[in-house]
Amino acid sequence: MVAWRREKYEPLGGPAGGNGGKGGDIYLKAVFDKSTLLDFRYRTEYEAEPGARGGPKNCHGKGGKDLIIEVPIGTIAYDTATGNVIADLTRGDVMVMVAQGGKGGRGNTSIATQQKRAPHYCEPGLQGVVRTLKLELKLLADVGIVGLPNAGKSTLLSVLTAAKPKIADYPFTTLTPQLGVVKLSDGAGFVMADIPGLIEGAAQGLGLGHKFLRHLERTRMLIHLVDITSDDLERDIKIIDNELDSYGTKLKTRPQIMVFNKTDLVEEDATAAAIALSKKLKPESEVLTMSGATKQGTKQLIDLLTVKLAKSREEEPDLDNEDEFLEPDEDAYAETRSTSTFEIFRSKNVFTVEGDRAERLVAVTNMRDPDSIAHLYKSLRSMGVIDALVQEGIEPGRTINIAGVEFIFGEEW
Ligand SMILES: Nc1nc2c(ncn2[C@@H]2O[C@H](COP(=O)(O)OP(=O)(O)OP(=O)(O)O)[C@@H](O)[C@H]2O)c(=O)[nH]1
Ligand SMILES: [Mg+2]
Repeated sequence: MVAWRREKYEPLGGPAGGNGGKGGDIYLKAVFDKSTLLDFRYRTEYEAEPGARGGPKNCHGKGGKDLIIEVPIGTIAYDTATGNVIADLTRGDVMVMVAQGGKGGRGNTSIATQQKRAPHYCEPGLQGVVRTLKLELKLLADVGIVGLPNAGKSTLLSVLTAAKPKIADYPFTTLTPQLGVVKLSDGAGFVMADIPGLIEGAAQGLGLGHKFLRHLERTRMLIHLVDITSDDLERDIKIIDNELDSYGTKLKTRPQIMVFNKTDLVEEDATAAAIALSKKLKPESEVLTMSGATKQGTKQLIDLLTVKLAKSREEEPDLDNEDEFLEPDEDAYAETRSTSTFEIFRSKNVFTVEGDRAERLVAVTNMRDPDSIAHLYKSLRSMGVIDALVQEGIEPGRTINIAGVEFIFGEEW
């Protein structure tokens, strides 16, 4: 703002134009109660509040409010322009700034110096960062549950944690991954992920396909859940193992705990047979039986997971920081501001300059004040506009158009 002090006995009061407020910043925040990126399917543009204008009487404009966008833990944000990782939000309640608001402009009070006590001009604020992000979710859970549809995966999650996933007697009840926290008596806990059921051919896109398997990439171990009432347990187990294999190396070697569910529906000898089968097919995996309906065996499962997780954390404390966890790019915030970029369009004798900052400079220039105009020329020169015009072949006497205002190019530029 360009303004002047007006006092009764002081007709020529000094400058009194306040500064503009800074634009709000935009953050991504990892929160626990979100497990999908679905929100972003419906809304794709976000804007923080702009800073308020400066006012007279040295009133500074208020800063714009920051915008905090909540995402599930495990969200990775890439800058689409560079492909670089901007944030890998692996911990709850962590916030990362993804777009900084523009600096507020300076009113004529701020600009005044000993030499120039009464500037008739002010400086426009800077544009905030505008950027396009790609968000990818790789859920962060210590334990993932895999199995055929209807095996009872969601039931297990609902029994061990406070999560309330949809449970029903038909395949593909679960359509998006679900998370829950298994709380232990000593106050500690671990995170469990229930993903949609896998079927034979998921790798080729059958059923809900393979895409949910990426959520298991960052787990430490898997519960391979099998419905014990199946008429062919061996086939069921192999289907899941084949699908994990064809997903690639990442899941193939992940430790598995074989868990046969729904023991309430079978006789004891069927349970014993299932355990024997698992030991034969997969000697490297531990095996348990349980019932999500009666909760029989669930305590043993929690105990086993607790022990194995503790061991895994001890042996591989850095699993969370290794290659699968992406380091944010150091230059994440560098030079994404398009403040001083501009373009020149030439039509015969008129050179039109288009660019946010150049146009704003013109907008705040008082065209009746030679000082203001001199300041404008100086600013345009330091932005490189003049050099660019000369390179485009401008000569004295030609017209320059910026934001609809015409200037004649001459010596003073
Ligand atoms: N009798 C009995 N039924 C169970 C048990 N566990 C789950 N069920 C039932 O099996 C059906 C499927 O359970 P869900 O937990 O929805 O199975 P899911 O593996 O999550 O299935 P999708 O999400 O479709 O892949 C539901 O009708 C459950 O009530 C169990 O231990 N005993
Ligand atoms: Mg389910």
